[in-house]
Parts: sequence; structure tokens; C-alpha cells
Amino acid sequence: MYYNASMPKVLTKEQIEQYHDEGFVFPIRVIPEDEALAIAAKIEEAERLYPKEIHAESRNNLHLSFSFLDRLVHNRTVVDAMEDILGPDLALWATVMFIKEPSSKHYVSWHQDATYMGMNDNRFATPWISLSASNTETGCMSMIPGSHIQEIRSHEDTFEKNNILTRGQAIMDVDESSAVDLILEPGEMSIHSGTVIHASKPNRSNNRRVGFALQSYMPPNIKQVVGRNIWTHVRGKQRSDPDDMTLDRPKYDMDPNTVAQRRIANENLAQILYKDSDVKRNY
Ligand SMILES: O=C(O)CCC(=O)C(=O)O
Repeated sequence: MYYNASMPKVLTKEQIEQYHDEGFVFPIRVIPEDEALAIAAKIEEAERLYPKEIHAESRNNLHLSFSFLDRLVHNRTVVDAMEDILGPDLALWATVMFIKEPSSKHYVSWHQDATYMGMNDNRFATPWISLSASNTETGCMSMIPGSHIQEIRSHEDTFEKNNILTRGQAIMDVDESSAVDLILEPGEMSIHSGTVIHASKPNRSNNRRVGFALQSYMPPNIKQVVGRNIWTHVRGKQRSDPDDMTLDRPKYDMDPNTVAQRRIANENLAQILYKDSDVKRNY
């Protein structure tokens, strides 16, 4: 059963319907363009100041180390939109910063996010906030409308060098003819479901493509069945299963308390995402 918002806060009824029919909805303005570009600049600054904490292979759960990213997780428009789709009680599982450098070969193969997340149910949603221009030249995401309605398809773990998914996991026989390019301006987001098939091509432009994936907001009926329950509480009733660990919010950039929690959360994430795999990458 899907949540049915009687009075949606941010999304229109049509957008909610589109999300359920197609598995994604876009574009939704979250912050002004100049604010998004300022956050992208802060990311570059953080890479210079804290090169061990944030780099291409240290990209998971950066919202625990940097308060300017934590604020996006709790951004009112983002959370209201999540409430419109999932209901009022929300926890966040993880975040991933997907950066594609200018003229680089990195890409994302066709996949469904839920495949290796180890949940008992896959009806969760991921906002992807564009902190740069995201278009066909910079390597935006493309999605197959309606593909979320089927079960998880078989994925092949390729571990291909330029594939920036953890296992380089790929669905091999995707009919791309109906694919939709999710073109976003800086500061806009898309929202996609845990089971929609999506991918992205390399960045052929001279600029960075920066996408912050808040993967994923979970309603309370969704439980972790592989690995530990580690959550960022976002809104409404807090999860309280005996073995839940609730993460704190950083009080400032590089808050040692949440930097330490990030290590624990990332180790747990790696155990979940690489379960039963002989190969492990550093992200
Ligand atoms: O940023 C990208 O190009 C892909 C991101 C993605 O696959 C996701 O957020 O689920």
C-alpha cells in the first residue's frame, strides 16, 4: 500500500501520481541556483581542507561530516516532498555524493537501487539534488518509466573500472528506447523509487557534474534485514527497534562525534552492499 497524502505539502497530486506510475518525478526546485553552486564550491573547498575525509572514494554519508550537507538532508522542501510520497515518519538510510569530473569516463550502468540495500520492502524513495547543471552533456541520470513496478531484475557484478556503482552491477538487457533524461538545473532535484531502472553516461563537458543522492528516505514499515539498523532520523516518530542506532547531526563541519559515527555507518554500509562478494572497492 502506498501512502495517500490528502493535502500534499510540496508535490502536486499529478506529480505524486507520476512518481507512482513512472517511478520518478522531476524537476523540483529545492534551493536557488546560486545557493546550489555555493554548496558545490564548499565541496571543493572541503576536498582541499580535508582530503582524507572527502574524495572520490570517500563519498558515502558525507552529511555526517559536513553540516552544509546535513542541512540538505533536512531541507524543508526535500522532506515535505518525501512526506507527500512516503508519509510523516521518515528516516534516512545513507547519502552518496556522485561527482563526475569534466571529460571523464565514469558512468553508471542500468540498475535498481534496492538490489543490494538489504531491506524487507523496496517502496522507498531517493531525492537526487543537482549541485551543478545535469544534462545529456554532463551525464545526467536516465530512467525507464514504469520499470519500478516489476521485481528486482538479475544484476551482473562487473566491477568495471569506470563504473561508479559499488559492484559495477548491471542489468544487461534493458530496452533503452523509452528512457527519459532527467535534466536538472543547479538546485533542482529528481525523486526516484528504489526499484526504477536507471543509469547515467560519462560527463563530456568541461564542468563537474555533482549530484547528491539522499538514498533513501524510509517509512517505518521498511526494515533493514541485512546488516545493522543505522538511521538518520528526519521527521515524525523516531525508530525505536532495540537494535536501532540513531545518528546525530553534525554541529559544525568535521564535528568529531559525527565523523566517528560516519566510520561506523560506512563500515555497516560496506558490509551490506558487498554481502557475499569476494571483491570489495573502497566505496
Ligand atoms: O549520479 C548518477 O549518475 C547516478 C546516481 C544513481 O544511480 C542513484 O542516485 O541512484
